Amino acid sequence: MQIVHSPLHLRHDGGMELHRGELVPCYEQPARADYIRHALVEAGHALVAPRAFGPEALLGVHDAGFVEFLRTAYARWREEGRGGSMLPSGFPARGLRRDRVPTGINGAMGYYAFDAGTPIVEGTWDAALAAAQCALSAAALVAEGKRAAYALCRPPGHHAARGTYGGYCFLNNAALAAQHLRERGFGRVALLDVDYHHGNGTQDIFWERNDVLFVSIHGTPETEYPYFLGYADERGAGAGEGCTLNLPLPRGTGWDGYVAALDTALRAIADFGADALVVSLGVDTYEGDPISAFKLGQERFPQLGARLAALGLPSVLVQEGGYAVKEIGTNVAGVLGAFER
Ligand code: Q9C
Ligand code: ZN
Repeated sequence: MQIVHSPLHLRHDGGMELHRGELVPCYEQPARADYIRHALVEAGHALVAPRAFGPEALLGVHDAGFVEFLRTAYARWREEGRGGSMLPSGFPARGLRRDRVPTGINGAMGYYAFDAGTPIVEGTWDAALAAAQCALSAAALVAEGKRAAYALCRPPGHHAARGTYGGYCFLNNAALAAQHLRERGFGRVALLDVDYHHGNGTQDIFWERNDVLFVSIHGTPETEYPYFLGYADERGAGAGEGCTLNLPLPRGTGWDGYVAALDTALRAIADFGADALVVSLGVDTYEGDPISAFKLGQERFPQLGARLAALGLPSVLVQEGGYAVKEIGTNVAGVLGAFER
């Protein structure tokens, strides 16, 4: 399988995140992508560089003001004499105004972010744009006739909505891939999110659309990040009613519970009559993941890959989470190897 990847991911190295009351080293580290790349090259997959999609390619999925904020945020921070990494600490929650973007960088950051765990550093924009280009390029390969392609994206994307960032995500790589496929002639696209965390950003982007089916299997928001979206009663609105399917599962879910939800998801995608598939491929469902609580053993990732391939659809696989850094390469290679066989 073609692996689209850019070394520019190294430009995003967030340093510290606020996690359960403590500033801790970011779980979303540059080494993640290096372990994945190494395992995939070892397994014989071909690495290709992304194409040069410009910032205008992002506007099918993101608001222009939000993209401009991300592009210029660190320079504005610098202008105030600051360095290091940017983390917000105040947000427009209920009772506060959301109809204006503060002119100062601290307020603007709280306006566009939804958590204090997603630092912006000097190279974040370059890395996030490169990751988006990887996803768009993988979609272009599939639009040109390849059966499947994998975008080794870092930073990940599925928590990023039209106009907000968080959960280590800035631009929604998988949503960009799905939108690209739509613009290149695939009438109905299914987006299956198997990351441990609910893909709130992707759900937001396609909420009112009936041309993209969003299906997500994730830890229940009752106890798991992102907490405020991902319940089973969220089913889409307007034209998109019935085109969102959430399958939340409790902490501690193992393969039996997981595969029942996966079969439900795959049946929904087949019933939708999808012409193409995008997979938000997080491997933080692994039992050894430090911030997640499903119990999938390493041998389950090839089983997942085989089931995804059995849909028989042109497919774009997009890397999302996975924080057991030493095992992440094996887990991703397990999915892709079985997908190809
Ligand atoms: N203080 C992905 O797997 N952790 N993102 C809590 C809030 C957030 C995971 C941060 C976990 C996000 C792509
Ligand atoms: Zn995740």
